[in-house]
Amino acid sequence: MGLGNFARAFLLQQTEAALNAGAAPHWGVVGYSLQRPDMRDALQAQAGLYTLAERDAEGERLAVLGCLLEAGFAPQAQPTVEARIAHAHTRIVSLTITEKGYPGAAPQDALPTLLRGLRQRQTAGLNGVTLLSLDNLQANGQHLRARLLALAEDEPLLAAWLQSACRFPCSMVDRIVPATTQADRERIATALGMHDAWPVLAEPFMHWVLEDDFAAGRPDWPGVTWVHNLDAVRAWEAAKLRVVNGAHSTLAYLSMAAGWATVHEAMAAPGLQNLLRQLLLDEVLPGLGKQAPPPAYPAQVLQRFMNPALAHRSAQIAMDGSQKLPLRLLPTVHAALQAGRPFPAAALGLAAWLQYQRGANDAGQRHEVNDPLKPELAAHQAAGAHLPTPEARAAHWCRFSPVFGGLENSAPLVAALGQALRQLEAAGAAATVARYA
Ligand code: CS2
Repeated sequence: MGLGNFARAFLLQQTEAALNAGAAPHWGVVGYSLQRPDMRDALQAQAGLYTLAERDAEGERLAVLGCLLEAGFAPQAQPTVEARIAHAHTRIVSLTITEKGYPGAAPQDALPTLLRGLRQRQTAGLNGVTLLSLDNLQANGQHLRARLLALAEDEPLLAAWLQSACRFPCSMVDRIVPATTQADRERIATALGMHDAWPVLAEPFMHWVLEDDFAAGRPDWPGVTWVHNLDAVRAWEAAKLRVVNGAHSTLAYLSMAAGWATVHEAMAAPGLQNLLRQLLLDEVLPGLGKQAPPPAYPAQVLQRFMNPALAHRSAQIAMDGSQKLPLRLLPTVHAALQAGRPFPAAALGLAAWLQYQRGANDAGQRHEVNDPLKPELAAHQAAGAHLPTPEARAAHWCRFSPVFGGLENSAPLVAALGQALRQLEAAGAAATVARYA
């Protein structure tokens, strides 16, 4: 469920690799997009085939993938999606539905559909399946399980079946997969000698840590680091979310203010790399404690951000901050507050997110505020607009509970955020970042 670029560059790429290695002869993928009828149209017209383009400074390597057997658009194919979930041959239902797919409120919400399919399975007396969340959430499998059990709270038989017959492994997923542009389509068509309506671009790197707990078997995906203990996955999830995504979001909001359109462009701005290094080494890693990744991890992550061939847009990463920041930056802030450590770089990332709510950059150019809580954010912004100082505005934002919940009365947070906001308002993002040069 969810057939965006990430699923196609990650789960499907790995399934294809397993098929090619002869390690998964009886597997294939049925994919339903939740948001994009145009994805269905593109993929159906080419029988599910599509191109994966791995790009870096050395060039572009193309592969045409064939493991997608059926592609559809879930909102217009509810009975089919449910029947696929309830099909006797289905063994895994994976989800790549982004952070905002889980709260259960969005109109395209996948979870009620998923539950209807699972209910059909259970009433038909079929075996359980593995529900595999591949989204950037902490304890994603457990989170998915809790959401489904909450939806099934009035159905004790179904809930009992979910708990006994199904499995919800946790996973850490990591691969940078930018949106496809028209220029990408044209370049790839020329290289392939045929038109692909929706190729996928990705960095060569991929990292997948997965709990080996499946209800009905699984392909032998070659890129997976299999783990048998939940703590090991959780440690990788925490490290990845706070290092890769924490740095990404900090970079993205500062870029939205400074006018740096892509990650690559931001990485060339004076001071930005030092700022991210300080964020990771002085603020994020100490907060991870026993969950710390190998020492080379932060440098490797920054190296990936330097990839000149991806054009990963700051605006894409800046989307949905209300859903992302509580997982990416707030855990670092919590840990720093608890230990009494300063966290100026994380505060700068958060302050830049506050500035993103202006809907304009430092030069006054407008941008869309892209967030499922957009109305709530706009109302909160308006309610604090009259406050005279950055410190007062920071204190006001600390009462925005979806992001800062539990920290509304933290004087050190208000002070750090106020100071960061003051710097950004006085000097602009580019000059503030340049001080780290
Ligand atoms: C990015 C992620 O869009 C975003 O918010 O931070 O999609 C990032 O590229 C991946 O999580 C990398 O694994």
